[in-house]
Amino acid sequence: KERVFSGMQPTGSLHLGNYLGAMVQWIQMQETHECIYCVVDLHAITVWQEPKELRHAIRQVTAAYIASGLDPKKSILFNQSQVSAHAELAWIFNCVARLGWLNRMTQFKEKAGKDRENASVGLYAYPNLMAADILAYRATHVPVGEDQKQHLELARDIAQKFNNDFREQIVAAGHEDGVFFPQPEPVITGPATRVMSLRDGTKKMSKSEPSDMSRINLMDDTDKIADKIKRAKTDMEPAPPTDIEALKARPEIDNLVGIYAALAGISKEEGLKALQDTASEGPSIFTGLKRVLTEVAVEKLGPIRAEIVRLMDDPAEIDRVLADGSARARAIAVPILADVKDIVGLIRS
Ligand code: AQP
Repeated sequence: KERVFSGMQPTGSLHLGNYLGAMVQWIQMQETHECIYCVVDLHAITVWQEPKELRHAIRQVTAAYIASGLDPKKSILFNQSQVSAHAELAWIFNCVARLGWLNRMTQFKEKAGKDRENASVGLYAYPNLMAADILAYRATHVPVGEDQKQHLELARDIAQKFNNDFREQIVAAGHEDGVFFPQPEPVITGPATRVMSLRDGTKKMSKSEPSDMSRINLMDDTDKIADKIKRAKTDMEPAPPTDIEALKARPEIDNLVGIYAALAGISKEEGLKALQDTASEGPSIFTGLKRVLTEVAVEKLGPIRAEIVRLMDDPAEIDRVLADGSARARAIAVPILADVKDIVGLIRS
């Protein structure tokens, strides 16, 4: 049976990368699949979070889910820490995954930076918790942005090693094919699977980048969106790229065209044509592209922002959505965790 799981960290306000890279896909999948969407608060605390801001961010990400089009009646929406199966399974996976596997994770290296000795143990073990998030539901499909590919591969390795290590017990428990955990498949097919920073076309757009000018947040108002796009980095070339190949060689322009195409629901080729067609508008060859990009960004994100603001007016209602989602998530995860404990040889009463 196909089941979808994915999540976002409440480490700040969501941005266009989260929206185009993952959320658009999530919304589509809820029409065809059983979907579980999590606010991964335990992942967030792998780096320091001010408790008051964390609480606010958990509610705001939940509001952003709903405002973007996730329906708490169709999908399960909840926050990770309310379902203890995630943390319990993560511990078991800490004992399945190998140090060598985690040592290869590029996100840890990027996030820990130079001061690796001072990074939290949680940040290092993060991919094991992510594997537990997915496999606590035996989810088969995981819609994510490009940057999560390596973590998904690790989740697949953990699933496989668990199945191999406990094959005998898994078969004895009635899984004749010896497969307890499925191999979760990444679904990396959003309209823009890797949205880059507006200030540097070689870095991904990210919540934790210190410069707010590098990203468009779902909470940005019209003026802010316009200002950020206006000041987005371009290049000094005198003419627009002639074709997609030439576009690829110009990362900042490629990114702006990609964002425009994704928001407008058109192909990248059509996005490039819009740049070429407006290049004479001036004063810069990018003025026209930035104008149409601002228009479509405001048109798409304006209503989402307004809805987030409306929902945030009633935090108790958001907490109710999370409580209901958590109960439904628990109903799936608890029996799976019980089976895992039996398979591993732990006693439970
Ligand atoms: N720039 C991006 N382009 C496409 N997809 C992206 N995602 C994140 N950034 C981009 C996707 O959004 C989902 C949720 O990500 P996350 O919040 O769990 O963590 P992250 O990937 O580490 O995102 P950020 O924004 O960079 O957060 P911080 O700075 O807090 O680490 C994932 O599916 C991700 O692929």
